[in-house]
Amino acid sequence: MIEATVEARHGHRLLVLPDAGLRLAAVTRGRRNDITVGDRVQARELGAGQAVIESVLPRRNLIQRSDAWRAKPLAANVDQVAVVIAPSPPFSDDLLSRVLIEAGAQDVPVALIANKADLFAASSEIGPRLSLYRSLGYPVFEVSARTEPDRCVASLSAWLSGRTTLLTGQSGMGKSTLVNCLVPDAGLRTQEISSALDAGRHTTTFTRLFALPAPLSGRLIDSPGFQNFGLEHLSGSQQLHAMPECRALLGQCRFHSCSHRDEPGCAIRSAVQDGRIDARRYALLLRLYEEARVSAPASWRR
Ligand SMILES: Nc1nc2c(ncn2[C@@H]2O[C@H](COP(=O)(O)OP(=O)(O)OP(=O)(O)O)[C@@H](O)[C@H]2O)c(=O)[nH]1
Ligand SMILES: [Mg+2]
Repeated sequence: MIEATVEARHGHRLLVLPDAGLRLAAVTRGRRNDITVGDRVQARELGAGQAVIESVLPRRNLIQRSDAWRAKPLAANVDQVAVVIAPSPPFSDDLLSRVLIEAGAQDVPVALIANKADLFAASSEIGPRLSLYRSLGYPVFEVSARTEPDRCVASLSAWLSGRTTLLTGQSGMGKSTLVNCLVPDAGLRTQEISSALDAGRHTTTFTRLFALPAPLSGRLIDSPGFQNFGLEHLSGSQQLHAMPECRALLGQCRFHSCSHRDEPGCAIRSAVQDGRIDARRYALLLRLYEEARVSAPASWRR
């Protein structure tokens, strides 16, 4: 039996990197859906570069999104998450905040990589949008992975080195372009969003872990863009805890069971009224409550 790290997963086929030895193609024993990139596994070598995964070692953390029916693991055992956003195609504050909440709920540090800075001048509203997240305490790196790759590497190196970082975000933000400039031999095909009729798009279809090359150390995980990011696997109080501007107000509402909607003496709503909580974040909080109320079976709640 060997121990290995899951490098990639595509359906039921996985790539694992043994602690000693060469990469192996692996399958799971039984059709396990929960094994994800970054997982540490015990596997049995079958010869000819093949292995079967027998068990998953305990995880430090698991970043996932969910819907009413199931959780979708994004990566396990990460040190930090980078949400990649860009002015074009436009990023969604709703989706960005959902990733920030998931990372916060799992106690994983998270930063924003605002890519395509070469396009910021054409987008007057990106500055104020980034300010909101800076004011909440999230580091924001402004980079141009395609047009200024050397400066991009220079500004991200110290933050990335020595750590395992999950790159996540909507499609077309430039995650794979970032990996290509940080890991020159990654050779990832990036999507050509300008091409007519979307022909020849190279949107990423599976998650993959790369070692950062010397003099850096650490690892970078490229992942497919998402269009929705449910948080049904988190309870309402886990979600509030993971919102920095709400955390300090927990327990300050007049009613213990306050839904922060229309009860008198709600500390969250009074913070919205006097501007301590941004109206967009409050609207998201209400949406999350509604999603949990409508769809989440009780078994989701931890
Ligand atoms: N102007 C500009 N375009 C960029 C920059 N970085 C990436 N792009 C372009 O943005 C498009 C999408 O890049 P990808 O790296 O494929 O985006 P992705 O986030 O990996 O997308 P998915 O794999 O679908 O999730 C490509 O056409 C890139 O060339 C940048 O710094 N400036
Ligand atoms: Mg990609």
